[in-house]
Formats: sequence, C-alpha cells, structure tokens
Amino acid sequence: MKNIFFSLCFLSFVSTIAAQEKTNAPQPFGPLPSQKQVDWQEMEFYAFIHFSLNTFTNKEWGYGDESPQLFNPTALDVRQWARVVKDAGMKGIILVAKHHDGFCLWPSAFTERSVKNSPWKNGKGDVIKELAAACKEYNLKLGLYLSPWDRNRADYGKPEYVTYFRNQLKELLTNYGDVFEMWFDGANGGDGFYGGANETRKINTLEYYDWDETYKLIYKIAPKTLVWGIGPSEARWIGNEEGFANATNWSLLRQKDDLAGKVHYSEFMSGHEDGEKWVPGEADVSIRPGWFYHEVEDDKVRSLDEMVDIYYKSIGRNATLLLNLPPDKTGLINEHDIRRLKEFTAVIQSDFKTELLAGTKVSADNIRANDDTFSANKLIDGDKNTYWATDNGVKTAAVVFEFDTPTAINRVLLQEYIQLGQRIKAFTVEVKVDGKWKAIANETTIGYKRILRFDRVLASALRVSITDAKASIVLSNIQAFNAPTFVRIPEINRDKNGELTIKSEAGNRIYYTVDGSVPTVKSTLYKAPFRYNKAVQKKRLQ
Ligand code: FUL
Repeated sequence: MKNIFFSLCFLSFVSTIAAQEKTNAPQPFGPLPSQKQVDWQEMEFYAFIHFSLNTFTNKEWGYGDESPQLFNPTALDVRQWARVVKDAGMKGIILVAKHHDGFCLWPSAFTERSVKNSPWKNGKGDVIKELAAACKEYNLKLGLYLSPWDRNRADYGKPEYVTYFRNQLKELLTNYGDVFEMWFDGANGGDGFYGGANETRKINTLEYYDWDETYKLIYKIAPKTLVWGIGPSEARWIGNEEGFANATNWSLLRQKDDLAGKVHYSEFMSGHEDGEKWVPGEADVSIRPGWFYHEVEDDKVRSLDEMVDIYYKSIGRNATLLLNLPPDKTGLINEHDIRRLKEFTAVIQSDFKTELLAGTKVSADNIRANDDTFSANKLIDGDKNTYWATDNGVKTAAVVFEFDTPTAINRVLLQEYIQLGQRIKAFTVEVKVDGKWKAIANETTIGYKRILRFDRVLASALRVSITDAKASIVLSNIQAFNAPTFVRIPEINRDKNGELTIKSEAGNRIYYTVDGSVPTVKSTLYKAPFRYNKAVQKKRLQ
C-alpha cells in the first residue's frame, strides 16, 4: 500500500511539471523541421567526392560511351579520404555512386557498366562498401549521389529506365548501412551516347521519374535518409555552385510552387519567407574549378581567402556546407587540396577558439512569463536545448551582455531554436565603446546559425536587438569571438602602361620581392604604383 501511494504521488508531481511547461513554453510557429532535418543541420560541414571514369578521361560530364576498363586507380585508399575529411572537422562524406555517364562505383546487379568490369581489384572491388566501412571506422556519416540522368542507357526516357533507377536506389539503400543523405542532381536531358543512339533526349524532370513514388520507396527502405534535390525534397540546393547562401536565408520553401515549375533556382539562395515547408539550404562547392580531378587545375585550387569566405557565407548564413574534394587518378585526395584544406581548417579553428560571452552578465528586456526557464542566461549556458524566449506577441526585444573588462571582439554567432520554427526577420548588433552604443550590424534572418564578421572593437558590452519577427522570440545561443586578423592576398593590378598597383586591407604594410625570394621587413615596402614589365606571381607564404 505504501509503495503504491508513493508512486501515485510521484506521478502527480510529474504531471504538474508537464502542465506548467505546457502553459509557459512557446508554441511552435510555422513550418517545422523534422528531427532528421535538425540532426542533418547540426552536421554543418561534410564532404563531396566526385571520383569516376571522368577522373581518368579528364572530363566533367562523360558521354556514356567510355569503357569501364579506364577505371584503374593505382592506390585507391578510401581511408585516406576519411582521414582527410575527419581532420577537417567534417561530419560525413557524400560519394557520387553514379554520375551522368552511368558508370557505377559498386557492382550493381542491374548493369555491366560498373567497377566489376574494370581492372581495379580485378573487377572484385566495391568503392561504396569500402567507404561505408571507412566512414564507420572514422565515425563519419555516409551519403550517396545517384544521377537520375544516365547518358549511357538506351532506355533513358522510357519507363524501363525509371525501374532501373529505382532498382539501383534499392541496392544503395539496402546494402551499405545507413545513408544520411540521398543526392539527386538536377542536370538532365540533352545529348548523350544513349546506348549508341548518340542523340538528344528531352524529359520532363518533374514528371518522368514520378518522384512521389520514388520518395515513397526510399522512405520505406530508409526512413532515416534525408533526400536532397529534385522532387519533394527535405533539403534544397542553394542555387549556385560557388558555396554561398544569401545573407537573408529562410529554411522555408514554397515547394508546391517549385514542384509546379514556378520557382526560379536563384530564389533558393534566400528560400521563401512564406514557404509552406521546411526545406533548408545546402551550399555545394568544389575546392577546385571542376567537380572531378584534372591535373591542369592543381594550381587552381581555391584560395584560402575564398575558402574562408565560403565558410562564413554558407554555415555562417544558415546553410550546410558540402565541400567537394575530388580524388586524383591514384585514388587519393590530391596533396594540393589537402594543403589548402589544412590551412582553411586552421583558420576556422582559430577564429572560434575562445568564446567570450559565457562569463558575461546577461539581461533581457522581456523574459517569457518571467520564468527563469526562458531567461537570457540560456543564451550562454552552452546547452543547445535551452533558450531565451519572449512573451507571446513580443516580437521585438533586446539582450545585453556586459563584460567585466572591455573585450576585443570581431565575430558574433547567433542561433534560433529551430525546433520551434524560424522566426526572426530582422536584428541589430551594437557594442558599447567608451560608454557609447555603436551600431555594427543591421541584419535580417538568423535560422539555425548566423555568423557576423566585423572589424575588431573593444567593447564593454554587446547588445543584440531583435527588431522584427514572425512570432515571439526563441533564441538558443549567442556567442562572440575575437578571431585573429586574417590577411587577404593583396590585389595586384597592372594597367596598360605596365604600372603595377598593389592593394590590401587598410592598415596593412606590404613588403614584396620580384625575384621569387621570401619577403621580409627588409624587402621593398610598397608605397606607390611602379612599373614592372615581367610576369608576376602571387604567393601566400605561411
Ligand atoms: C552538377 C552536376 O552536373 C555536376 O557534374 C556535379 O555533379 C554537381 C555537384 O552537380 O549539377
């Protein structure tokens, strides 16, 4: 009897808390992400691998008539890929299982056009199987790209090909463990080998593949897989292949309009404020000009400046970043790309090394129901599941962080608690310098993550004011950092008279050499344009 009484007591206590939470907690607003989408967004940064016949034929888009015999990497090591990716802080790898030429990196039972007819491992190899194992070993998630367009298949354009495509999807989603993302590229139709016909074929992407059916099939076999790209997808292309989102970036999309062909892809860069579905943006970009490896591009790997900008304009603008690292003919990620990736990783790590708001005194001018559960303190408690929230209908409010002593900052990072929807439409950031508030940013959306870069200021306080929102405010995190000064490669221009001008960010002194030697402070200090008629080379010296 005693025991029963005790347990009843306990039950009623639990239900009181639950009820209280129910009354005070903000209600979800607008389209919401699924748990799968939240988990995906939290991955933030993952790799793309384009490696196929194109690597050996030096093409970007194969015609579909290239022999599988050409696939012959001499030192393929997917564990090297996994190591490089892991060291860069990425959380997964999306492998192109089949590109537009139809060659499959796994021994598909439905075609002869695969690794099984290549000299690699005497036709006994399976790149996907090896990569799935390497991902497990390095605690990375595996994603796959299966090109809907297939320039090899004679039946492309007919219903038979769609069956073939779905059969391959089943293989990929059944035989290799969990697939975190399935990637369906939009390139489609046009000319191709098409089984020898060598002709141009046109299909209607939205109708031909019957995406509704294809998606049903995917979710039946692999409910944990997030589907990207064409059809009623759960994440969208960011609308360019340069790896950036617009500063205003909604995780919402009018997908019904998109599926009716009424949305131009350039709108993907910002999403739609009035979108009816949660379809967050993924920014994809290659570390070099091509998606596949070409030796001639070894000196065209993106500059460190560009890479750092890409980070801030993708992850820093509420998108995920999918960075392509194409293995070369040996089957390894090329040393040029690794070098740049390491420099990039070092910059990002040092930019976010020391968080500066955690120890501040924080206050807000509105706290939901005056309940501590939603106090401004939740912004700096390091817990992604707690948040500062305002009363229903309160769409403008400010939060102030006071430093013990004036503190240098040049980065602010903000996060909404997206499980309850994306709400913020506009906000400002100010810093208190010498007793006076000074505006440093006037921005729009936040979403899962927004990062602002600005010139270093010595602030005694920081104020973030939400100036417009769709509903009451729910923010889970605000951080500040003092990133080391990043010196961009100076801009060098030569006019038609041979006059060279070197430009750098204000305040930098530029020393240069023209004989290829490493400049020091004893080298020539640039003061004004000068005449120089020979070829020049810009080099970043580490
Ligand atoms: C594009 C494709 O056509 C490229 O070859 C590449 O795979 C890229 C990621 O998507 O649209």
